[in-house]
Amino acid sequence: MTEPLTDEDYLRRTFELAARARGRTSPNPLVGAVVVRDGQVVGEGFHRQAGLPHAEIEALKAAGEAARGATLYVNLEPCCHTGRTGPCTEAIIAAGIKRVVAAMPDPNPLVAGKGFARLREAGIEVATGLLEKEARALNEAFVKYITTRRPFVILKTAMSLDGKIATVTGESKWITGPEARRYVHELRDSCDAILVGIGTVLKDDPSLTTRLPEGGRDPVRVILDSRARMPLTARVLTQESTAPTLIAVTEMAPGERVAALREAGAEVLVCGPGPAVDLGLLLSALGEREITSLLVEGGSTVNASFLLQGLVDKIVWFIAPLIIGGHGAISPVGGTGIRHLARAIRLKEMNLRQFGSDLCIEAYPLWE
Ligand code: AOF
Ligand code: ZN
Repeated sequence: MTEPLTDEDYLRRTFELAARARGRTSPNPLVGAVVVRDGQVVGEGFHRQAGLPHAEIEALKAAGEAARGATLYVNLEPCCHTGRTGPCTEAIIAAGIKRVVAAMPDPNPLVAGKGFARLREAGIEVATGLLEKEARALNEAFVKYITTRRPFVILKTAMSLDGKIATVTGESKWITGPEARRYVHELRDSCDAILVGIGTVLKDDPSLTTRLPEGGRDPVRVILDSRARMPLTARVLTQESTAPTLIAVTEMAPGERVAALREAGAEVLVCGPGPAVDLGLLLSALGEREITSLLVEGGSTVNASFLLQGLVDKIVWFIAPLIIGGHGAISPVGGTGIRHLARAIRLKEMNLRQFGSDLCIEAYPLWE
């Protein structure tokens, strides 16, 4: 006899379902739902795209009449507001669901506990908090965005074992192997925007599109270019993409350069007086465009700016099995550096993975 499945098992299933739409639901969360009656799954669903039905609605539809008296599992508190679609709470009540198990409350201020309250008021038993940590991790970008209106910032870098991102002559292709590079394209596919500095554009002329065997979604390309030095022949301007290119400049950028970039099809955002782009202003402007996640593929100076200003939510740090050496070979974080160890940026929840022969550390900076 196999053991009956537990609440935890069904919640894990909602995470799996939710993750099927990774990178496709922005600015909305990843949500999966399962309807279980007498130990049998009678309906499943997930949210496919903003504007399409919520996961709960999909699962209830799949369950039909079997939802009466059943338990609904979902990774996020059901909504009780009318946005692009109607309130899930009312559909759950109407379907005759007896019990709701939700891993975490909805951080969206429009919901934030009110969904649970509505269900309880209708006599439905509500359980929450089980696997909450995992549920929050699944929707880490949504949680940051919906509570701050700024994107979740992921800083990605790749270095040799001795901490270099290029040789003394500036060669950097390729530090990591194909498996690691594939994962980076998966990250691009799941993030709403990608950012590099003008230095990277001038040196490497990247296209910053997503290239996966199965295609993938292109992120909005954001270039930090305080003085509008971008050549009009740069691939980020000329290479076809389904996503726009945003160039962040300052008031110090010459007017005719800005006009030429706009003429070339880019959107130019003026972020502060200069000399450097005001990153806080830029993140707020991206948030206003419903960009919920930003992948910083920086280069040493850009990485230092984001880190030293405390603007990074997560790091993805590849370590490749090679040694480069050289005092003049640059490392992932340049800038002026931090003078005292006591003030160093500390990380929590370090997680080690492997892609081919490269190691990858994912972690979260601790900002006090
Ligand atoms: C989703 N999918 O499965 C659930 C969501 O604009 P709307 O009507 O699509 O509502 C979006 C909000 O609904 C979202 O911010 C979140 O608070 C709540 N729940 N959203 O996109 C879902 N369950
Ligand atoms: Zn809903």
